[in-house]
Amino acid sequence: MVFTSADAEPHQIDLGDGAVVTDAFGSGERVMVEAPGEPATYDLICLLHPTMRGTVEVADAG
Ligand SMILES: [Cu+2]
Repeated sequence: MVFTSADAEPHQIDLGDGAVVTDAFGSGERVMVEAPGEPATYDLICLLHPTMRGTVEVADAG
């Protein structure tokens, strides 16, 4: 999966429980990481901005 910083700030994404932690990536940059293997909805937090939260849904590849 790919994350892109669409604002002026760097971000660093953590899906919790060691599932996915990206390197920090700056404005306009993209970072590609392997999605967790377990289908689930993961809580997303930005380690650089702890108030930035969201979810990522990993579907079963079938
Ligand atoms: Cu951030």
